[in-house]
Formats: sequence, structure tokens, C-alpha cells
Amino acid sequence: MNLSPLQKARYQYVPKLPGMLRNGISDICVKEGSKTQSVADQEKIEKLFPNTYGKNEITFQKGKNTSQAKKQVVGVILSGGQAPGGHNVVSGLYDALKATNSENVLIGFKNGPSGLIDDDYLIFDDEYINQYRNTGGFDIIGSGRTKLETKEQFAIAAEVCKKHGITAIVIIGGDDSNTNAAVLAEYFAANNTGVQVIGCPKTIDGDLKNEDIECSFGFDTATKTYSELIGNIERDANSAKKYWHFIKVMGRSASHVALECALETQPNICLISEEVAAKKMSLVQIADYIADSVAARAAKGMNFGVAIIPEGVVEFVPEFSVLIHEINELLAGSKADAFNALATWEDKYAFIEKGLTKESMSVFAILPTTIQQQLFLERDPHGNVQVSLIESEKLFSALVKANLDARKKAGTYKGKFSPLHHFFGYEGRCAFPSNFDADYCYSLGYNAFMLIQYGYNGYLSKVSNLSKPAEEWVAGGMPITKMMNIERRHGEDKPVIKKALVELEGKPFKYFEAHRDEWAKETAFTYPGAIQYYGPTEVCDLTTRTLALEKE
Ligand code: FBP
Repeated sequence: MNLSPLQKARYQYVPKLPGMLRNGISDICVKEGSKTQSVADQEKIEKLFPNTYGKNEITFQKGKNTSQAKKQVVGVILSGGQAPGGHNVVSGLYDALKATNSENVLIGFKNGPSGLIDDDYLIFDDEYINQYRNTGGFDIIGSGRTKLETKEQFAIAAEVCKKHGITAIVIIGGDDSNTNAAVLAEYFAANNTGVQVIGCPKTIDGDLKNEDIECSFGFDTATKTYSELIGNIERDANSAKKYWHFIKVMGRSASHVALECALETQPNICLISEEVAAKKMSLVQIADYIADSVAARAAKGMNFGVAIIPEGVVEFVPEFSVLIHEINELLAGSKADAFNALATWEDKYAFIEKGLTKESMSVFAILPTTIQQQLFLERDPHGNVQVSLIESEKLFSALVKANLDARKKAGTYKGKFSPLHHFFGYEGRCAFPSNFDADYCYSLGYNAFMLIQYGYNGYLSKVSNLSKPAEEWVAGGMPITKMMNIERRHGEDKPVIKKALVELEGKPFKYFEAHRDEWAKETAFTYPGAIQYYGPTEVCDLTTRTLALEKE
């Protein structure tokens, strides 16, 4: 492997553990907390999880290790989108496992949950693990989006575990993967397999959080990476003074990434999908809101600016959701063939016009042609519109342009509007983890092994008090069922971990709301710069603004 100087240096970095895990394996004991209940729908969840429901929350503390001295063979799986720090979860898990007993074995199932079903694996050793310490990416074993959710899959998983003598499985994933981890844990318990399941909270989107999980790993590094890039663009905009930059940032559903980047960089505009939904904003209203900023700045001679657009925003615009629903209906089943057989876009447009309601057609009509066509070309395997592929940064800049043209005609705007477009997502998912993510992830992995060693099943590895120095972090575990409620998914009631959207009453949003009018009109940009790995702790160990404000 060719190594960059930073990669070599990062191999030497020693991640910080919570103080209570620092004295060595023989000096970690468990403090049982109170019994837990699911956040909602208690009776239904208890019925679905008779073996794993209602267990106690636990924390670790310094004291004699009283766990059973049995050989452990642990399987680990990386699930879903990459998030910086995943390699450190694996190395923390490996180090705790080997420090407990050098005979213990860590097996990595390859390319996501399907690796367990296909029995596609590798066995970790020091030499292999050492190449991945403190690095970004999930390439240590690969990741995938196969879901482990059917009884048939669970039965195969149990067989594979039996074959390898596996005592526990660690699933590193987001809300869906950890929901499935809980179901698997219940299956293993109900079938007396003796295999435990532990989850770890991952996703750059930041939407796996609740009163127990303060943040998912990867959010810190990904948002710092995007914020560096946005800050650089802001400085360019303020230097050249001739472009408006429309920047879409990842976040499939919630706007935590966009909000954090806005708090870090103070752009002129940042849309928050949750607010768009709460205020039932239309596309025209959103465009008008952005155009107000463009016009106000132009009036002061500033024909430049920066707008952040969250990836998932269009799904939160009520009229757009209805439009998507109607398009899905319009092309359901064989109707898609009739549509595809039409030769020209004009023919297709006439077909669409006939099929949509008047309201949806009026929304469709204002979209730029490229977006209109995207809605009909990019379909998922079920034939549905792939909303995540919609270039919303281009959509909004086109709508703003139309709005400004109308203002020009009316004589209320005289500026110049030259938009440029960016999408930041993949740039951040595999970055070298910040010190925070390197430390947090290593702690999650180390802690996951302590949960295994003490016999827990169906728990999420929990490290909290994260806005404080690592010495003061609190390590423990929470039954996954505590985070569950019942939601309607694909026409069925399902137990799931509740996805955390941006809270409009929460302190991060309130801070943004209190400052955004000023940011919209002035040039209040801030330039966070690159992630710092070495230097003063107040620069290198900073957590996100979101976490700092939430814990204020
Ligand atoms: P997870 O929820 O699995 O962590 O993935 C998050 C994410 O990075 C989203 O922000 C983005 O919409 C999605 O993954 C893209 O995934 P893919 O590259 O598989 O299409």
C-alpha cells in the first residue's frame, strides 16, 4: 500500500477512551441502571420482543471485572453508507477482545450484512487491523445495504454462527440496521442459539440520536469536511463577488448535516427540510425566500452568495410529495411501458398532462425541463421516482432565476444572478476521522466488546457526555428496544427505531433562526478550514456546533 505522510502519522495516533475504560480490562465492572421501556407503543413492542424487552440500562465503571471467562468468537458487520470512524469501531472491538484473551477471535463479514448470509468472511489479525487504524472508509471489510430482516435469513445466520462457534455479532449501522439487530437478537434468544447481538450507532446523516445516543459516528467528520469546502467557496465568492453558489449536502431525510454546516459557515441561505414541512412551504415560496436574499444583497452591490440545500428537501415540500405520488401512480405496472413507447418528449408531456391532477400539473409545469425529465427517467427497481437523484440545487437556482426575472420586469430588482452548483456527499463519507470520531468510534467498539463479555444481548453500544473531554465520557449500553416505536412501513405496522429529525424547538435550530436574517443580507461567512489532527486541543478535539448547543 502506498502511504501518505498523514496516513503514516495516523497509524501512530492513540485514540482516547472514556476514563472508566482506561485502567485495563480486569478493572471494568458493570453498574446496572433502571429497567427500560420503549419510547412508545410499550405493549406492542414487549409482545414482539418477549426475550429482550425491558432490560436494564447499564454503565461501566472502575472495579473488579466479574465477567465470565469464556472464549469469544465475534463476528462484525458494517452496514449501509460509509461513515468516518468505522475502522476504529473494528479496531476498538479487536483490541478489547484480544486484551481480554489472546485466543479470542474477530471475524469480519464482508460487504455488509449479506456477508453473514453468504458466509463470506475474513479473520482479523494484528497485521491486517494495523493497516486500518484511524483511517476513513469501510474498505477494511466493505459495506452493503442488504437488510437482515426475514426469518429465513436469521435461520441461515444462526447456522453460520454455529459453524464458526460465534458467540456474538456486532452490527455497525444506522436506524434500520440497528432495528434489524434488535430483531436478530430476539430471534437468537428465542431459539436459544446463545449468540448475542450488539449494535453501534453509525450514519453521517446524524439522524440516529435520541435521549440515549447523543450522536451517530461519522457526523462530526463529514460535516467538518463539508464545512471546510463550503467555507472555501464562501471565501471564493467573497473574493470574486460574481457567483451565487447553490450547494446540496447529503442527508437522505433529516437536515442535521445542512444545519451543522450552516452553523459552521454562516451562509446567506440554508433550507431546513423539517421547517419547510412544518410551514407547508411551496416551491414558489421557497424560491421567493431565496430571491429576497439575492435581491437584498444585490441592492447593496453584492451579486454573490451561498445557499445550502439539504439533499432530502423536495420530499418535505407537501405539493412536491403529492406530485411524486401521482407520478408513481401514473407509471405503475404496465402503464410505464405505454409511456416509454412514446417517441418524443412532447408526446410524453401530453401523456403527463392528461394523467396528473390540475394541482400537480401546475407544480410540474414550473420545474425546469431537465428536472421534469429526471422525474420520469430515474426510477428505482419498484418503478418509483428516485427522489434522492433530483438535482435540487439546480431546481432551486432555476426557480430563483425565474423569480428574479419577474422582479426585473416589475422594476424591483436590478442585479446580476450567476448561479453555480455543487453537491457535497461522497467527499465526506470516507475522510480520515477527526480526533473526535477516531476516539468516539474506538470507544464504541471497545465498549461493544465489554457488553459482549458481560453477556448482554440486543444492546446498543452507548458512549455519552460527548461534549466533554473523553476522560469524562460515560460508557455503557442501552437495550435497543428502548428506542423503538411502531411505524407504518409498506402498509404494515413495524417496530422501528425512531428517526431523529431536526427539532424546530431545539437549540441548534433556534440559534440558526435567530441569526439567519442577518446572514441572508450581510456577508457574515465564517471559514472553519480543514480538520486539524495535531495541535492545540481547542482546535483538534472540537465537537460539532450542534452537540455543543444541544448540551449548553
Ligand atoms: P446511511 O443512512 O446508511 O448511513 O447512509 C447515509 C447516506 O450517506 C445519505 O446521506 C445518502 O443519501 C445515502 O447514504 C447515499 O447512499 P448510496 O451511496 O448508497 O446511494
